[in-house]
Amino acid sequence: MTNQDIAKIFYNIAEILEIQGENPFKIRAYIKAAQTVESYTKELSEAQDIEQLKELPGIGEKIALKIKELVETGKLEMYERFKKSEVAPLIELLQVPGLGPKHVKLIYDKLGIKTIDQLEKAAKGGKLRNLPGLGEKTEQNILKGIDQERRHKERFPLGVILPKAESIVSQLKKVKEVKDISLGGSLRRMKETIGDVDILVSSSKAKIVSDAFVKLPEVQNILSEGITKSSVMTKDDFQMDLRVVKPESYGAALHYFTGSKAHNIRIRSMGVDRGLKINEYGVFKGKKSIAGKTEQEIFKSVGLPFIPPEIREDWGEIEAAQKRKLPHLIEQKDLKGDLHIHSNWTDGRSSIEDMALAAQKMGYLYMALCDHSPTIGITNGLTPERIEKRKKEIDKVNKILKGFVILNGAEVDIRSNGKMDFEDDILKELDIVVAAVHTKFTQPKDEMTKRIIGAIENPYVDIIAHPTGRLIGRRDPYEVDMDKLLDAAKANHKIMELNAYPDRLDLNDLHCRKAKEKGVKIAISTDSHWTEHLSWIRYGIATARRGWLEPEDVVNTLPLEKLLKLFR
Ligand code: DGT
Ligand code: CA
Ligand code: CA
Repeated sequence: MTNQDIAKIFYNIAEILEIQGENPFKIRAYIKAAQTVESYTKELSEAQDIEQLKELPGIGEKIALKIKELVETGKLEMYERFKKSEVAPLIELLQVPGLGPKHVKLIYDKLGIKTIDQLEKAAKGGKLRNLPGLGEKTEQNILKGIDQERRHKERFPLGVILPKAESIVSQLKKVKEVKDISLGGSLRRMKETIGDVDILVSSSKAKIVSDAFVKLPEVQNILSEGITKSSVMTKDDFQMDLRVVKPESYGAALHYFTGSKAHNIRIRSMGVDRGLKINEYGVFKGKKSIAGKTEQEIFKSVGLPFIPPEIREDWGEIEAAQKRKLPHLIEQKDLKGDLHIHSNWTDGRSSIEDMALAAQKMGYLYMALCDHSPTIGITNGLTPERIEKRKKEIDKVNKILKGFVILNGAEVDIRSNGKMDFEDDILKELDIVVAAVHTKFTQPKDEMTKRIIGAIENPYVDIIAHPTGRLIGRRDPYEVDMDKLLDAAKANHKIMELNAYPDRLDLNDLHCRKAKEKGVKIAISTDSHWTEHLSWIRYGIATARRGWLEPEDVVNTLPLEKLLKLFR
């Protein structure tokens, strides 16, 4: 029973409770518990006792007992009962974006609809529009939602797959016949979504490695099994491909299976121009192998320096490599702080001090505390009085900390008319203002563009957070003219955020690249709501690298004094 398994059960319980019209506080409790469990870095199955579990934010006595039951028995009595309830099958319908529990229940009660296919048929037949409170527009939105849901289901978010794949790699590393091992494919290139997981091993005993692979506890069923090539489906429903090659071919195979396909085709044709044959076994001149052990050798055979995996997309990296103009891609160690951090002053789960200590542990010199402004409906949004009070707390913690500074900031909502959720006289007093859209995602493109430019033009706004509002696999970006946003940011010396929260990665890789070309600076920030989230910065760094960003493109590589000069 992994943390993910436990979280999934809690999410399901919350959804069933929602359809049953249960008390929102009870529902929130399960969602919070699920969020805590899924982002906790240690496996709960290894926790010693309940008292330990209760120390986690959002986990009380009752939930702790449920976790214990799950870990010890692999089951939860209450959930087993729930799964048999009449409304349990309706969870599937809740996956359709824009379709809430009330409507799901209504559609079921009136039309007996239980599956997405039935829902689609009913919507296409105009059968939903006459239900109370639905109408033709909702019917259209449901159809759009079904389409979104189907598109998103095909690929997995990087943040979901990477930790699972890494855990598998570390298990295989323990097999003594494994010499080298690496992730390949889109996962090694750190694409934001992953089709399947590719793992490459070098060994002179391929069969033993393949056997160990198909017997991993994560495997649900074996799709194909051979000595050097196997595929499995995991219990989490994603596919994993393993290739085992001889050590002398490892570099060639790693290059081939890292891709992208488009990049591979270019490299291979450069080989052809030089009379070389390049494939997953090596580089050949006639029958003679002239390279293959390392990736460096492969690139060298076509006159190129090493190209980092994240930019192997045939998006110009080969031309840049030919001219010896590859970017010096940013690395996590270049970062000096995190500019978007929440605390328990609004919807975060850790105290200011705990957040600061954890950020300092990451090796940072500063962090910007950006709790929420009031209107987005988060309980306890910052009021002017609470900003005053919080400032005193920040000052207090700043006095205790050595070599680390907390900036007094806020994540301020951009209202639908482009005005900020705080008056200028409040914004003026803050060290840093991060502005973000959290409501009315369906505004037409030109309105949304104007709305965000309104924030960019506010003299007290410093950073635009998660500029497209998408949630990977769940919500498409809102419609906005990115070119216009970037031009406005450039003209007003404003910074765009690359939000590293694994659900967001917003700006995305191509947006980052465009921002860099236009000379717009980026802040890579985690949007952490708990100390455990700070490590998610790796997904931001990965996306930045895919966007060709170098340390000088990213403002939080700057020491504090230089950073502060950028703000007003
Ligand atoms: P994914 O799984 O859809 O997220 O994307 P990838 O890039 O991981 O693609 P996948 O798993 O189909 O194949 C892994 C790598 O193998 C791919 O990045 C490049 C290489 N590869 C696969 N098929 C071909 C091919 O037909 N030609 C060439 N040159 N390389 C290929
Ligand atoms: Ca793949
Ligand atoms: Ca594959």
